[in-house]
Amino acid sequence: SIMVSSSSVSPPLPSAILTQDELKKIAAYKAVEFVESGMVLGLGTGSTAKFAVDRIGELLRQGKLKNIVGIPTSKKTQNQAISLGIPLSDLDSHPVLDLAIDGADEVDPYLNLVKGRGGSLLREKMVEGACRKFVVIVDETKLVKHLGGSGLAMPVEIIPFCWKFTANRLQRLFEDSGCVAKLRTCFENGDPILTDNSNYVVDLYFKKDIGDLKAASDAILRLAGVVEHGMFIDMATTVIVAGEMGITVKNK
Ligand code: ABF
Repeated sequence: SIMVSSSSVSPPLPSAILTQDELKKIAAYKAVEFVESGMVLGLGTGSTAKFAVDRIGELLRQGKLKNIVGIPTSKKTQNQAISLGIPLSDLDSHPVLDLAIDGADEVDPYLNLVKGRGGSLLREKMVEGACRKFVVIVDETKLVKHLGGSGLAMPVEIIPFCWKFTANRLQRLFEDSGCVAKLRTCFENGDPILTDNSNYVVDLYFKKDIGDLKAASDAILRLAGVVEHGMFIDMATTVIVAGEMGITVKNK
């Protein structure tokens, strides 16, 4: 991947301790400053992106933005956008987008991401892969040295058919990294969680660094039961990080 070329830090945010939600909102509002009237916009999913979508809706209502077309990355965001009156379309009608704004679960120093702990990685990857600019918004807790090294989930969307077979093959693929593959299930009744595309999600947990990300990505995608994974390599063009020390804007 390409090294991050520039990075700017703005002055510290107002001193009172900010909650994680406040930091998410600060990053989201900063990203919406990149939005201009007439843009076709990828609308992200998750608690951080939700602030950005709300803000876009507010600016439209105030007449400060006009002629926005939104392409939602999940059914949830689609419903949010509809409730805000944001005009929507899809990738069939708009195969190239001007800008997408979305959150992430992990961001490495090269601006590679882990996404999908919220479950919508496939549509996100399709929409965000079709954008001229992809702005990622996170609070500082999402910054990591190596993707998948935080002991948290690396999500993989798989087809339901013989999911154990696919989960086992995923686990074996990374056995040198101490991988454990777990089907994502509903907390209340233990049923598999279905994605917007009616697929399952297997979460991969690693004990050791998975090494070359591109090689890991290729190996996962070669398995026939896999639909997509949550590593977003070389896709983000900007990452906005909100932390106690201020907002950092990292550009590719
Ligand atoms: C979605 O939102 C997912 O890809 C990612 O898992 C998640 C981040 O959510 P949050 O902003 O709530 O941490 O984009």
